[in-house]
Amino acid sequence: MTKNLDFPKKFVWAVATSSYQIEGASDADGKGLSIWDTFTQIPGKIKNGDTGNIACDHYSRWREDIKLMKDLGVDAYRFSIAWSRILPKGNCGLINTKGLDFYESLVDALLEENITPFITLYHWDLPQALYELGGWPERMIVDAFAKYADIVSSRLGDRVKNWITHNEPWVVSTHGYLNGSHAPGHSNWKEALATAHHLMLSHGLAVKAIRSNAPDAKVGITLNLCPAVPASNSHEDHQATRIFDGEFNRWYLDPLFKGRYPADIINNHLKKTRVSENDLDFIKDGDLAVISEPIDFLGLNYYSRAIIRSDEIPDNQNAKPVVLCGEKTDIGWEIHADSLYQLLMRLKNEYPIKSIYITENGAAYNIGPDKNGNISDTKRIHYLKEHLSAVHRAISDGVSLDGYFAWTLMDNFEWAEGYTQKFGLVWMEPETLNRIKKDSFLWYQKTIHDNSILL
Ligand code: GCO
Repeated sequence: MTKNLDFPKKFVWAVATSSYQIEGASDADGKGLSIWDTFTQIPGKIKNGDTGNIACDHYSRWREDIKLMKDLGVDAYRFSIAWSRILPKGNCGLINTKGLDFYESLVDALLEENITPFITLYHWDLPQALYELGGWPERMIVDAFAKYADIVSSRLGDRVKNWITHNEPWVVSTHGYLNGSHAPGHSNWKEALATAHHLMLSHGLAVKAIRSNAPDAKVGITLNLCPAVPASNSHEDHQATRIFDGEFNRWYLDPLFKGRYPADIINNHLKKTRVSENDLDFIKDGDLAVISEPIDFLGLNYYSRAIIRSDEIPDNQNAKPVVLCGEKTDIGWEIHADSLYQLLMRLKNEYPIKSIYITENGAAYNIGPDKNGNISDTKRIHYLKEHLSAVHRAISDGVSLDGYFAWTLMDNFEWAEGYTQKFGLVWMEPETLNRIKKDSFLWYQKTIHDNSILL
């Protein structure tokens, strides 16, 4: 039996992208280098030696991409600003007006088509010049980011009413400064923790800067949250799950919405001698008040859950796992839509959040055109359908969730995976960069048009 799930009348249907992943034009019109421009030059860091130098060439083809979005029927578009297009040297001595002009044209053209812009200020492409001054582990970065937020919002704040300060501080800290798989490729606990703190502190200052330029704007931050479940009922697996949740989720949610860091996680870092008490001196009096500046919405990126097994005891002494990993997408992430529902309910019950947008959700399926040129990505349609059902259920159960941004409009540069993992609703033809709509594009188009999914 089929059934329709109707969404609220004002529900925002949207897509998301980010600057380094799509723009290309890495040195056009006065842009400075970012840490991703330099990281991708290091042999062995990115699959196939791929770079974002050209990416989807969105910098030249943005009009075509707006047409695609118009055709898709989205209400909103989330994109990020490349900081080093605006401030090539990182500091405010040199503002590259051509960079601001580019984003202004994009914003104006979106508004012309009735597509609401959601700007992300930082989606990982730190100006190389600021990295050379110490980057995120150093406190000077906090003011640098606030100034950048001020410059962009003073130029665009009259038209852009939705702002996201940071995208996924956990990834910036963990992949950038702990496991080193992302730019700038460091591995150091103290740096990772200082990075996370400075990201959050700079978020608080940026919220104020944006509001002073655009008092009627809605301002938020995007976190990637990952629900965790213990693999077995053992005490050790439960403990490990609590720690995982603390490091991944509460480390960001608690400062933002409760004005404090989770004490159990600080104690765990100290116990494991990852850092000493003195190392944590980057947390200054008053910082948490800045970080917990009230925000208008939380952006949530959700892809998968984690099943946690303790490494404190040998596996054969631990209880037998009872939770097993289900089907995975091509990037190897488990598909688990119910965890999205559980996560949304938890956010509603545990944190005072005014409004939530799913600012990213999607799946990597690498299927390309068949001999007739059609791209039948039915597995992506299934993934989106399941996750939108979870969203619908959460809304029915009282979560104030105002919109959904599919990740992503078109196949693009997937960080350390290069171009091997394809999350797009639109296929990017490798040589020509021609855009070809996948079946999931047509499915999403109908969903948006009907404001409803058919199960
Ligand atoms: C992230 C980023 C995106 C990714 C997407 C798929 O969540 O990692 O915001 O830039 O491309 O999530 O991995």
